[in-house]
Amino acid sequence: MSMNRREWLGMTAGGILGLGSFGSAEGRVEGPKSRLTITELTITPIALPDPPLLNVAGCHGPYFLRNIVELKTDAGIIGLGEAPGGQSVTAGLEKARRIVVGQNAMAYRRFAHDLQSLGMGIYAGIEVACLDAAARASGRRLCEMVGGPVRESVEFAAYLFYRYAADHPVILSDPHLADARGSGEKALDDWGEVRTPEAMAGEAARFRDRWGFRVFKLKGGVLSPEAERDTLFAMADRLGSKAKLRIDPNGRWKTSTAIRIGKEIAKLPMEYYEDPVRGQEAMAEVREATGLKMSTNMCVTRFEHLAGALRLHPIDVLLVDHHYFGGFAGCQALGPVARAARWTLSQHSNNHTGISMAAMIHLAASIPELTCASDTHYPWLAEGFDVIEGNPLTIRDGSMAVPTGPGLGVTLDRDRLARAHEVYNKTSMRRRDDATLMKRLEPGWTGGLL
Ligand code: GKR
Ligand code: MG
Repeated sequence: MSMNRREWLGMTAGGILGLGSFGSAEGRVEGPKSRLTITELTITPIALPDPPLLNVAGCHGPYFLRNIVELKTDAGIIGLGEAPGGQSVTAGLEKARRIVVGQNAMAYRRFAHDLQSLGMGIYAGIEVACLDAAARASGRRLCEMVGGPVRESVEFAAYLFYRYAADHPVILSDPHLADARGSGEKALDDWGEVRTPEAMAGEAARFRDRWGFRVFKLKGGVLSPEAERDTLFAMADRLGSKAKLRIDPNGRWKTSTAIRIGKEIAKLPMEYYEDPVRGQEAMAEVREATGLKMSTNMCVTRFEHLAGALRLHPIDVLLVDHHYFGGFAGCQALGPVARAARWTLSQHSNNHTGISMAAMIHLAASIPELTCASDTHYPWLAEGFDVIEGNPLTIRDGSMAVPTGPGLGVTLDRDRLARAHEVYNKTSMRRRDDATLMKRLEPGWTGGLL
């Protein structure tokens, strides 16, 4: 059943969440009666096709895994959430059932710690489902339940990966493959191989032309540092001086390499330098030596890392991610921290469906300090595979509008969900393992420091 926001508001006004009277005939002030009791938690592990994108850990396998969360309530409202993929997360979500069933979805902070002890990804999937259910019950958009919107449109960056062609013979002979993709017309996509500076400049231009991105993040730590430097110069040439550039070698570079390359790319319109090296001390050293703005989703990923970061000054921009940083509540708490530390915020991304896409938009719409364009893998999601109903969420001029419907503003496409679950059952993939495929593509590859 899909309803627009107006219909929901009509249905819920004084209805599902009708509040108790605050000034009854007897003058007695009653508390709110509303409760949204969780009656069932359904977990659906899924596998969606993933192109052979390269990174420091190797090459993306033929699928990316996610867990789709449906939280049923006594009001008949279902809240949707998305957690990271893999068997261990599925098992954790199954364990979460005994924690959440019978609880009030609106009071999810009461059981937050119990869920977090099972894993942050598990908490995130269920927290979003609770927020979605609560927002749907009140006929409001999710961001409106958590203090937003602070903006109606959220900017994203083009997330550019070196990659192999989708029909590379090694990919097509991957033992995990469980669908009918092939070569030529039957290939998963037509991006081709991108492993040179010129080919990456072409990929960047295609992202700009198709989605209007203004910010471009190069996933580094793949080719030699010099080739990646040349790639940034080729991108700057092709995209013009207004395009903002980022590079993220995921800590694969030695400090000396990061300083040398950093000084060269400082001539380009770099927005920031993301995790060229590992650890807060090394990041601080590179920041000091290059004068570049630095960002991370590696050396500050938990609240425990904040003390060191405030002391050592390794970054200017923190990439938050509700899937691991304590959900919406955790990410929102980082806003004032960022303000005090003079950081700005952006968002980290791993492969995800339209459910997490919508969640990321609502999150950005509820954090004033989240002013840098966010990362998203969404453009890499193969056409026709998203599990949300209708067309994928739209990226226009590099930005995405906050969905207008109640809750997250997206609903499940049951057929596509069933197909993605069937593929999960067919493939033997149960966790992400980029290294194995990479060693088959490039025998001798080790992923060591450069
Ligand atoms: O999806 O290959 C990828 C990315 O490299 C991802 O695994 C990283 O977590 O996006 C990430 C990042 O910014 O480091
Ligand atoms: Mg990163």
